[in-house]
Amino acid sequence: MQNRRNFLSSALVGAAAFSLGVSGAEAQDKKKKKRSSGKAAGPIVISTWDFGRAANRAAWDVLKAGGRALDAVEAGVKIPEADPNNHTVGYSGFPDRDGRVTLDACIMDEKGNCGSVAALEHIMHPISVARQVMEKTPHVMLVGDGALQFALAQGFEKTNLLTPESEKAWKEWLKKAEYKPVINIENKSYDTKGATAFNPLMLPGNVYNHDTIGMVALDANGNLSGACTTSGMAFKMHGRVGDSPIIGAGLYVDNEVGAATSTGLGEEVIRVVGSFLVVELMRQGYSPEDACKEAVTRIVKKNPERAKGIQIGFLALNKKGEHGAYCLQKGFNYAVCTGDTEDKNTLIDGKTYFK
Ligand code: SD4
Repeated sequence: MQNRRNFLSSALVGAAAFSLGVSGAEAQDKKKKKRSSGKAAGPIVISTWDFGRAANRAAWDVLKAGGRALDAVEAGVKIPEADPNNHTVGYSGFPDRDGRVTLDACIMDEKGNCGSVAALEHIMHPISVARQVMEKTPHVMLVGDGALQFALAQGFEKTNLLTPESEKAWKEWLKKAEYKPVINIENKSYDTKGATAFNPLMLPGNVYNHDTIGMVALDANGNLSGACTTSGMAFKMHGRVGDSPIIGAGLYVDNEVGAATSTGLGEEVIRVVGSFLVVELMRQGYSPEDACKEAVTRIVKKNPERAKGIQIGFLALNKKGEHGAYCLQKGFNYAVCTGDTEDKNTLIDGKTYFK
């Protein structure tokens, strides 16, 4: 029951609000927002997997110079996009089952602007094309030939993205051509149980079975942005698109609350609109890690059996610069960078649903 003191104080808030022309509830809400919009704890950049560290470094260079989070995430993810040793993002990504390298990417800024490309071929930096979609068209997403046409018109160069190493891996896969693509199963027991028909990790010279760089950053002005880019599932059906270029699934940014991105089997992330879900949970007061955990848990609840044989990881950053991650299986890690030195660009293991 409301006591007299509470009644009086809420009456006073109400009266003050009334005089300002807003309701008591709105006034309280504004007060809350004011409290949480104090100086943000940036800059900070976080990204998926061990190769996120090199990407963070490039993003950090932008952030430490006072640059925008948007410029930082674009510069950051361009590192793995151009890396010939990374077979899951950009140049030298594993091709689809027809031998074509098709790339997916999206980017989102602090104002809610976003751009995306899917099934884009022949372009080294799909993230920059996604940014151009955001800035130079009235659209959010361009796909396939249309995306390529747009990129070429913007001056991007046509490049052969299929390197000899990736071609060799594809030819190896063709020998059986079993279509059971499973990504990111770092837990080797799944390999031996046959859940993966083909594991690129087992190919000589291949060190990664990690797909996708997802990166989110908070800049010195307290603004958030994010980017996500991938060659997607190795040896997928031509035209298959995962979560990574889909705003709300592979990436979401809300400058009032936080930002999130994902890695793993995209179909499952799309089904729960994963990154949007994580951000909305943070809005409700969940910590970044708890928000990621809840999103992973929802995926398991939908299909517990399927969840055992796949990997999904979410990572999130809130407006205060707090970060966290959660994944299904062991083996997922993310890189956190808050400074120039090695000890300020560290890898953190994601907590896991399956122990
Ligand atoms: C996809 N989510 O295409 C991407 C792949 C990935 O870690 O992130 N793997 O479904």
